[in-house]
Amino acid sequence: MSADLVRSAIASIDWRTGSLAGDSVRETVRTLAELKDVFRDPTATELPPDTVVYRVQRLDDRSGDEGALLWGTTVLEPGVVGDEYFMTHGHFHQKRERGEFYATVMGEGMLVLMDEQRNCWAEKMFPGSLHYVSGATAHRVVNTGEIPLRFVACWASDAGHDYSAIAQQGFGIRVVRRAGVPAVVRSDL
Ligand code: PAN
Ligand code: ZN
Repeated sequence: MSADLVRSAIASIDWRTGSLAGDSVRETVRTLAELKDVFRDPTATELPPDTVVYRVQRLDDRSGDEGALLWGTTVLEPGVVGDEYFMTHGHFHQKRERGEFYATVMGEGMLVLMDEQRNCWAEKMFPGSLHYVSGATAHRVVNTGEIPLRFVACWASDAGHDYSAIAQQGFGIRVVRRAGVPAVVRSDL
């Protein structure tokens, strides 16, 4: 076969874990120190500040190209700060009309969603759960289980990430551990 006619896949995915491998894979790591503002009481932990809360692997070589798609895998560790489970920062997309799919590979959690009017709801994440995040909906993932929560995501490469609204006002709901089980409560309670 001619090398011109057959090319390599962009990367490979291990479907048991969601892990990506290949030259175009980039990884970012988020530690407790970077996330302290997402927790209601960031002092309610004795974990060291460099504790890894989550890692994101991304294929980002086409970032920003209109119409192109991105793929990412997030591994969110289990843990709590006070009564709150480990969670991602959460964000809107800069282009509010750009949606995203999430699919859970392993673990248990909650996908916390909020529209621009601050209407909030949560969807349970479990192995095989498939979620569509429509445009203009902020999204955050919370690990309510005992093992790393692994999920894959696919989104428009020109969506962009807008963290500022969430950094300033947070989500209208939180997922907390009550008597050992997850409960979804309003943030002002
Ligand atoms: C995901 C998220 C990833 C990490 O790939 O970026 O899970 O969450 P934060 O970006 O909120 O820290 C995604 O939603 N991309 O659009
Ligand atoms: Zn997103």
